[in-house]
Amino acid sequence: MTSTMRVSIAMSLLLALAGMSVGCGDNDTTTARRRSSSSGGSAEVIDDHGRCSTDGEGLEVSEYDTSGDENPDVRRVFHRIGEGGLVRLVLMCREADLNGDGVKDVVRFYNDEGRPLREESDRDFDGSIDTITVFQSGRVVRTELDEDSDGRVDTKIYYDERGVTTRTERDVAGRSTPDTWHPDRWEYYEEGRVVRMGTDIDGDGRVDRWDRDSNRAPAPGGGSSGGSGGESTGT
Ligand SMILES: [Ca+2]
Ligand SMILES: [Ca+2]
Ligand SMILES: [Ca+2]
Ligand SMILES: [Ca+2]
Repeated sequence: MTSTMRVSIAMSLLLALAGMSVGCGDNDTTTARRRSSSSGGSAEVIDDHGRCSTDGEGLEVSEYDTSGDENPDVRRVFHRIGEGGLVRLVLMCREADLNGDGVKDVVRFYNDEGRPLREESDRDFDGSIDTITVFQSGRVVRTELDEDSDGRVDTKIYYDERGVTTRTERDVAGRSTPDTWHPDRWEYYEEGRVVRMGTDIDGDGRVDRWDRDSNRAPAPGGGSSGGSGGESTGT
């Protein structure tokens, strides 16, 4: 099922980012903010499409190279909290260039406690965000995808506390705007499989047609109609 692939791709991105932080936590080289060099005059500022906010009171920015090409590919922004000997740094934002082209491809934002809130990534490296991961209490609750690469989210996938897909919402007709999510297809899952699908044909936000997994809920008197779904788990 393609949604499973999408989930695994999203997860591998998460793991890649997590791995980077582990590999480099011991020797961060804190550098001057790149953007601040523009106020100094001659230094050329390279736009790496970074989305971490680096300007602000009490922020510390560290950049480091994890790929060995001596170009920093990971940036972390911390909020300095407290004074004197009680100062601690809380991670607010981390972003990384995964393919070494100098453009940041994934950014993750954290709350005041340093727990992840949201991650945005460009997993096909075309310069446009196509995967957004939303966290609650440290776990992934939703993934939002731009599958047709038009710059707008068209699919949202919801997960339960085990990380298993429970529902997807899709905007097949493209009625959504950047401010308004307007899905027209809802897919409901059980044990990782779609068992029920609702479609809003006329775009009024209400389902006009329901399709059900006939293997899971056979029609009265009807035989197996074959088709979708391979595994049968009995009656
Ligand atoms: Ca990149
Ligand atoms: Ca993209
Ligand atoms: Ca789209
Ligand atoms: Ca409708």
